[in-house]
Amino acid sequence: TSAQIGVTGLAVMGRNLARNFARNGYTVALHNRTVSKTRELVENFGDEGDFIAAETAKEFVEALERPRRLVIMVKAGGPTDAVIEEFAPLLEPGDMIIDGGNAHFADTRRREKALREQGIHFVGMGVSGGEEGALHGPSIMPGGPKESYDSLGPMLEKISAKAADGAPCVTHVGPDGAGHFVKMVHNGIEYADMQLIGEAYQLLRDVAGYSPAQIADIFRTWNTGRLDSYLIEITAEVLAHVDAATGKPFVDVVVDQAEQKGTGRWTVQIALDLGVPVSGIAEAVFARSLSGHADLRAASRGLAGPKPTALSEAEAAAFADRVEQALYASKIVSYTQGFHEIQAGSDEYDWDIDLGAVSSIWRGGCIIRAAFLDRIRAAYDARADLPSLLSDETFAREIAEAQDDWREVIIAATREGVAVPGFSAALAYYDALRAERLPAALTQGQRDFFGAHTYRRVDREGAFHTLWGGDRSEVTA
Ligand code: NBP
Repeated sequence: TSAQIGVTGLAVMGRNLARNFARNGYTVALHNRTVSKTRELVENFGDEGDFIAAETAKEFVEALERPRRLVIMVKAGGPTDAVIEEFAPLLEPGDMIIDGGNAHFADTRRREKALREQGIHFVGMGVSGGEEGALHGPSIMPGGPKESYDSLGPMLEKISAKAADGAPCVTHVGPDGAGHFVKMVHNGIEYADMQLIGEAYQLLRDVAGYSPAQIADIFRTWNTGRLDSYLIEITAEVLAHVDAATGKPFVDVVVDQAEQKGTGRWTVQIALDLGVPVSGIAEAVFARSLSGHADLRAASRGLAGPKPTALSEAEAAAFADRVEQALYASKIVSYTQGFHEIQAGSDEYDWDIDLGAVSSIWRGGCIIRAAFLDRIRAAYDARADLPSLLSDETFAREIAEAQDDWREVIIAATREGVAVPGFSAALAYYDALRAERLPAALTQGQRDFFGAHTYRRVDREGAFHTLWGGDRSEVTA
């Protein structure tokens, strides 16, 4: 017998993905650099389906039916290149290598190009949902050549998460690095969502005066409404959790320094290159970095802040409702920014990404799965060439209804000295976009003054320069 798919790299993600394929009826070839992991998988889970354990690369490749489908699930970066170098020489034209790791899309583009020259189909595949998702159904974002999806797609559709309407959470995102690019932005949006939730929590705690347990209840209530999402759900779980050792709220015994693995940072770096304002995601990345500067924070702790005001019970409850509005409005903005980045990447690299399809495959399996994504899907269904999510009538109306509360929350945060970089950045983006005139005109004047960089006029075509050092007359540049 031969295997329809092989997985090399059997740490948590690879192991669970292999089990997911096997549980769905596929024969799965297994390989890992350290052979003991392969044996462990077969010993512990061998009865879940058909596995073929291979000890060497050659055995692994020979176990696969042709054309071969080989999934790599190893640490991104050097290890992925090492594994490709090991297997590529053993493969034949028409075979497929699928990289399910969190690769940088630029690496995926490079690898796809090199392997294409050998006739090997290289599919950079974003996988979201953590280890549970890998086992029970992740959201899957494959890129690579379209024809690879003809044979791989049906298998991925089987193992993927299903949205509430039953649609599989996988689609061919686009050529070469498109899948990993979209996975990267997914993670950036995840950072922003988490930051906004964190700010809501801090406001409910410091301004409204609620305890973590009370805030858990508030999040549970929010989770029955338009904020219904995996992240809100687990937030309530984390906040309700009590530390067994001390009896304190769990959130109070955890060191408040957030770590990051890099995909959020990449999202911002690439956005800078593409010239896309993803201020919400950037603030989320910066907030994590700031939290990690323990010495700087210790040195700043004595700095002056405002005197806190106490809210009555009724005021606190009203404030909590306003925070929900602020969170929702800010969330619309951060998705607007993330989708803008995907559109810009798609334009830059000719990927022709269907934004509606992307929102659709994020509805299940992944970390940012949420009822909200159905609304984004509906927005793109109504108008595929929507210039921005904010141009969608429903979102525009919801923000219009939320904006007074959104502003009030940011005013309260400012008055009470609670940092809300995510909420504020989202509102600043919103206000700047809808502004009739921006101070960018002044910026252009300054640039022309000190660097003769020229400017355009509102009333005439062409580029102009004012002779600032002379008689200040205007010349055509
Ligand atoms: P890790 O990212 O921890 O990678 C461990 C695997 O890489 C092991 O199988 C290890 O083999 C193998 N490996 C390394 Br390290 N260097 C190698 C080399 N030079 N040659 C061959 N194999 C090598 O595993 P993971 O957490 O399961 O994640 C796998 C991929 O999935 C990563 O790219 C990750 O970013 C991505 N991802 C993870 C999650 C998540 O929630 N964890 C979610 C989505 C995507 P060994 O056993 O011999 O050391």
